[in-house]
Amino acid sequence: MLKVTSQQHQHFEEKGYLIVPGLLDGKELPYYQSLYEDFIHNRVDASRYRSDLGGHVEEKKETPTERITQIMVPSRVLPELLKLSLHENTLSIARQLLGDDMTLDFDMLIDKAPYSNTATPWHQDCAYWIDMPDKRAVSCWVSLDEATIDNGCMWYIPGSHHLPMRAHRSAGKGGGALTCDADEKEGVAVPLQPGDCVLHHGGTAHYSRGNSTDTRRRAFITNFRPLAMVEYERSQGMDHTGERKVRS
Ligand SMILES: O=C(O)CCC(=O)C(=O)O
Repeated sequence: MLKVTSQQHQHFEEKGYLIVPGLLDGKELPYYQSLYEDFIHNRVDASRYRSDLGGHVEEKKETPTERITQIMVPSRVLPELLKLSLHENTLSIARQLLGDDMTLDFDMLIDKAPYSNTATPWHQDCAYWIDMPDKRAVSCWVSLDEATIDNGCMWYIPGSHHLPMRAHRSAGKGGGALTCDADEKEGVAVPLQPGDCVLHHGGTAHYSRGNSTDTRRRAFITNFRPLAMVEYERSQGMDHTGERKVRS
């Protein structure tokens, strides 16, 4: 299992993000790429958890139906994923960075198809969540392709997780995407090789450009937070499936 060094720990704590190269090895990567295609092409049925994260953009006839394909909670559809390397390795890193009580809150797939040209707007993940007394949270973004600036690698604003949360508003037309004021000049781009991972804190502002290339940009993402906070969320009807079920 990957050992987090004290320098990596310090980088995550100070900057709010951390690159972990080679999270998936040469044998594991093709397994996840192939599984991803099963989800995207509905050979694994996750239709109830599927939506267009790019729904905030004005409809244009010539654009594909989904601009940014988002499939929530793939491990709920295929629970065996929980025992495989991507989930096990990212859980181990999350625990080393933020404590042994970290547990999986949710996972998701975010796919930017070639020429889909749709940015993920600047946001902080915590803007999507209910307010929680314990704000420890980490998202692990595992790249299944080479992620470049032009196909939509992640950008982060270093240290933004230490500041008060920025004001968020709806990102635009339809869809549930939120955004905040931020600019690439404040941020750093994080290009990755296939199988690399970048982690970010729940308060770190981030964004990605649209995919303007002929290459795929597939990300498999796991999110972890303290078990007590996951239980708190569930008691409030929040399960990250895309539905909000408030208890009566
Ligand atoms: O993949 C993307 O473009 C956005 C991912 C994201 O916002 C996240 O993992 O929190």
